[in-house]
Amino acid sequence: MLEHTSYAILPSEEGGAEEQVHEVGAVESVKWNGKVVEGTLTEGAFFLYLLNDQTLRFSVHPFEKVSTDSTLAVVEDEPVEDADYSDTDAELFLTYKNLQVTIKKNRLSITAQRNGKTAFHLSGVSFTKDKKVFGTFEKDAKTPIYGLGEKSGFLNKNGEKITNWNTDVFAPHNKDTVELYQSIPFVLIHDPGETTTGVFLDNSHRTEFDMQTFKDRVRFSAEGGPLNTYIILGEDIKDTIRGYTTITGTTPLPPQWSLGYHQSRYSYRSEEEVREVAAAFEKYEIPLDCIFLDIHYMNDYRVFTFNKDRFPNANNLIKELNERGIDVVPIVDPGVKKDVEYPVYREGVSENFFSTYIDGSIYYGAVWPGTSAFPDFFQSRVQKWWGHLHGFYTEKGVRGIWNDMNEPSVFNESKTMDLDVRHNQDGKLISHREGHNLYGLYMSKATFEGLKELIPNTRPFSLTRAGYAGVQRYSAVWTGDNRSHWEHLEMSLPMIMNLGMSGVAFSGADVGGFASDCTPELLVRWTQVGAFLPYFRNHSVQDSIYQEPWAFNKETMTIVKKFIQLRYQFIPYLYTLFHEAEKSGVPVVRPLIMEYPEDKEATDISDQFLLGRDVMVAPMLRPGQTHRSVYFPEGTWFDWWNEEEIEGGKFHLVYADLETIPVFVKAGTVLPFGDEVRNTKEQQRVSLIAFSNGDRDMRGRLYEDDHISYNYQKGEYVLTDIVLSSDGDVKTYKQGDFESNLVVSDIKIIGK
Ligand code: MIG
Repeated sequence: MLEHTSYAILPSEEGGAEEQVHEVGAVESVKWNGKVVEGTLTEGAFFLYLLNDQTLRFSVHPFEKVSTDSTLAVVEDEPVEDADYSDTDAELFLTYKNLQVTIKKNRLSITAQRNGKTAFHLSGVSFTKDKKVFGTFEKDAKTPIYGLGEKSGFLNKNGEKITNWNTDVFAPHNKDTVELYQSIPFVLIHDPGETTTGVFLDNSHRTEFDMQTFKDRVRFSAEGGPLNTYIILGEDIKDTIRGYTTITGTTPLPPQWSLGYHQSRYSYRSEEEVREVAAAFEKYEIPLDCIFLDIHYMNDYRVFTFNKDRFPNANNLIKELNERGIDVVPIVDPGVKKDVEYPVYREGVSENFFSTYIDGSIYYGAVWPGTSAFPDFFQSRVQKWWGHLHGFYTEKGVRGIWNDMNEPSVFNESKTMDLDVRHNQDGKLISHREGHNLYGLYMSKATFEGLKELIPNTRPFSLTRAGYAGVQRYSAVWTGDNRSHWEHLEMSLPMIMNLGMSGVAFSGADVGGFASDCTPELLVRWTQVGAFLPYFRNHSVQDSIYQEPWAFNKETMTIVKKFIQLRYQFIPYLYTLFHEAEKSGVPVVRPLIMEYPEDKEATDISDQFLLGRDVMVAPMLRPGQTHRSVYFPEGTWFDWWNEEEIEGGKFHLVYADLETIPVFVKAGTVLPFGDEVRNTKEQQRVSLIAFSNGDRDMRGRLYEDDHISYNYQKGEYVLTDIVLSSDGDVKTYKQGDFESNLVVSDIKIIGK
């Protein structure tokens, strides 16, 4: 407890021993095998190769022979076949198309140029005797840095020191709490109008990006293993994310019901309570796609069970809700209760499915069920076992699973497993120290792939708290235990934008705030924001006041309902953006700087975001606030509510009473806009809203398919490009012949 008092800052021993850092030194020998350059150093070894004309990979290991293995994050990574290699006494050169890489031999350094512009310069690699490895690259002191996944603070991470170690943090989420649930060691260095470079340190140990200590340099490091790095030289931010998601995969198109409004609570404690919640949505005619079951549904927190007192007939409950168009998503934690009479535990023990120490004894830790064992998701056979266990839910009609506590969180001093627990990557043994940050990713994989097999030709929904780079391939991410604080509403925006710039297009924060007590005004303002973010779930902790749409008063409910309805009307546009995210890796929610990469004014804007390219949202983030300043990038914008034209390239003071959130659409946009519906399971007619652009054409796009299956991958979709001339002539260009709900003739033109 004393660490929360002044005792925490008792006088330190000044000038304590600094850790000694050693250089890896010179390139001693090199081998080129036509694809990969391999070499030895004064200390250790390295390799380098090019993946395509924008990406290179190098790895330096100060201690061991360096392996080309990557973590589960990486899906595509082949050296190009026809790179040019040459070699002088002082340097090595590797070239492919417009990408040129130079290695200096006398003291290892690496320079990468694209189109003749230097976009990356690694000036040194060093290490400590305790196996930490450091790389240093050059950067102008002011150049902004984005990415790093789910971190607290503002959009631009330049000037900060950020570490990655998946941690269950109930409180507090603030600037000083750097380690949260996800670890994505990827930064995007963007010098507006100059260069954009992505640096992905694929090393699952605790990693650090120090953008603070050195003025014109960034030092990145890992507490073990090699400095295994991918460098992506992009044309701009989007192109760099495209490059990064080529390596780590894109966010797959989610089932459309997962984009609707979701209602949760820790916990709805009985069948009756769940029915009451569903009934209230129906009574008040508020759209709803999903209700969550938190840990109280289980029998003493045994996963894959129902508590017979509280949920005597879960089958009927789920069936009944499904028939009303409501999905049910149960929580599944990794901890398996130590109980010899519990089949999941017994099977896990007898089949050696649990994480163990090196002597084979099972690691036990305390979580909700009491003493528990933790599946070793690193093994394919454990992934299969765990995946199939979900048949317990899917046979009842469940199509989505919520994974929590998978950092993994354990109730002890270190908050997680012992670091010397072993994980078995199908034959390769690694310590928990190395595997810790991967645990959630492997669990997500097991969950997603299990569901996919159990419910044939159906896109599963999985939601995870913990993850590592590449998590987007398996799960949506929610940002964990935030609070009903205005500051947390504000912080959720840069968090979600940086997740997007780290490959995770499908994310959201608990609307209304999880812990602490929500207020009517906060619920309204938060719902207004959530309606425009990729994942939209209201969730709150036990013992806090309820925050369902009707929980406060009629006025609050009316406004909350209006924005849930509006969310559904934006789903055709949103779904089209998810289609784009799957194709290109470009996220659904984007910071202004992504669409206006040369605009220096936009580099630090954390409190406004773009939904796709053309819809800009500038939320109210303080109680009582009805005015705020908004930055409008170049061009003409329209106010969504009063249709007024606004000139960009400057700041404006905008007004929004409690019933509105400032939303603007770029001139020249044709926005697909759906009719009001009860949820995504209802057929939705789509019309068009066009925002005039002088005498130029207006353009839009709509992607449609069956919302749920994988048939779209066999061509059963329709992608409609809409071009509207200034005199009202509409042309559509279609790919695919899936039946469309778009009524092209129903078009409203604003600004004429
Ligand atoms: O420590 O399952 O972040 O969303 O409601 C609490 C109970 C464990 C933490 C999750 C939260 C969830 C809660 N869980």
